[in-house]
Amino acid sequence: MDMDELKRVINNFSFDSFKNGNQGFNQILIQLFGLLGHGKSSFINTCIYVWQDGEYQNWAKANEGHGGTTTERIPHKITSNITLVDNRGLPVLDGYWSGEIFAQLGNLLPLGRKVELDKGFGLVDRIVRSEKLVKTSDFIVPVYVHSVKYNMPAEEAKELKRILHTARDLTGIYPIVVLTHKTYGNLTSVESSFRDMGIERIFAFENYTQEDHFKTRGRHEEVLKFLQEVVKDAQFRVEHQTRNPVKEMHDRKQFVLNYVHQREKKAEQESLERKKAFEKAIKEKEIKRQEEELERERRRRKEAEEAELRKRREKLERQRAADQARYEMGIREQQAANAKKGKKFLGLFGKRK
Ligand SMILES: Nc1nc2c(ncn2[C@@H]2O[C@H](COP(=O)(O)OP(=O)(O)O)[C@@H](O)[C@H]2O)c(=O)[nH]1
Ligand SMILES: [Mg+2]
Repeated sequence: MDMDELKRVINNFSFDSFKNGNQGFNQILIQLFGLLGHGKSSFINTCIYVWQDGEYQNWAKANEGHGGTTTERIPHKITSNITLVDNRGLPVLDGYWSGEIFAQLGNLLPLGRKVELDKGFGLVDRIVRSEKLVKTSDFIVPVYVHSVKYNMPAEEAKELKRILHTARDLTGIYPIVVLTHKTYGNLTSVESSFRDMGIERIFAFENYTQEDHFKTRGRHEEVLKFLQEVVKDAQFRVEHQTRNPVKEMHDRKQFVLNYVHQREKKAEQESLERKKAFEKAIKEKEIKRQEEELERERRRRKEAEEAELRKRREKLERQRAADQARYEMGIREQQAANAKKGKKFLGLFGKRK
C-alpha cells in the first residue's frame, strides 16, 4: 500500500461505516503512556507532522514535560475519528504509578484537565469526581512509548510486563509498543525483550523533533503504518465482537477501584510488617545490648577477682620472703652466737698441756 492509500484508509475510518453500526463508539483514542522523557510528546508531534505534511511545530510541547510538568491529559486530533492522548508521563514504574496509568488508560480521568499525582485513596476520589466528565464512546487503544536509549533494569522489566498485561485486561487490547530513539541503542535486543513480554506489535521510530524534522519517506511511512494498524485493529474488534461501551467503562472503573483497594491493602500490610520488623529489630538490639552489658560486667568481675588473687599472691610472696629473711637472719644470729660460744669453750679447755 503506498502512502496515499494508507492516508485514505486512515482518513476514511469511521465507526459509523461498520456493518453492525458503531455499537456506541464514535472515536479512537490512542492512549500514549510511558516514562517521562521517552518521547510521547515528540511522537504526537511526529504523527501530526506526518499527517498534516506541513511545517513542523511543537504541538504537544515536547521536552516541556521533562521533570513532570506535563500534568494534563491532552488530546490531539488527527482525523475527526482519531485522537492521540498525551498522558501524564510517569517518573518510575511501580505499584503506585501503575494505578495512575490504569486510571488514565481506562479513560477514567477527564481529558484536558490537570492530573494530580497523589498517593493513597486520592485516585479513587478523582475517579469518582470525574464520572460525569469522561466519555464512554471512546475506543481505547493503549500505546506504550519506550526509548531504545534506556537501559531497563531487570526489576523494572518485570513490573513493566505486569503493567502491559494489566493494560490488556483493562482495555481488551494488548498495548502497541512504540520505540523511540531507534538509532540510539540496541533496537534488536529491546524489541526482543518486548516480544518476551508478550508484545506482538512493535513500531520503531526516530521521532521528528525540533532539531531534526527533515522529512524522510521511511519515517513518514512508518507513522502511517502505525495509524493504519490502529484503525484496522479497532475495526476488527468492533466488527467481530459485540461491544457495550457503557458496561466496558463501568468494568474498567471497577477494575481500577479494585486495583487501588488491593494496592492500599498491600501497602497497609507492608507498613504493618515494616513496623513489626522495626520493633523486632529494636527488641533484638536491646537484648544484644543487655547481653553485651552482662558480658562486660562478667569480664569486669573476673578481672577484679584476678587482680585480688594477684594481690593476695604477691602479699603471700612478700610474707614468705620476709619469713625467709627472718629465718635466715635467725640462723645467721645463731651461727654467730655459736661461734662466740665455741671460742669461750676453747678458752677454758684450750691449754691442756
Ligand atoms: N533523537 C531523538 N530524540 C527524541 C526522540 N523522541 C524524543 N526525543 C527528544 O527527547 C526529549 C524528550 O522527549 P519528549 O517527547 O518531551 O518526552 P515525553 O516526556 O515522553 O513527552 C526531547 O528533547 C525530544 O526532542 C527520538 O526518537 N529521537
Ligand atoms: Mg511529554
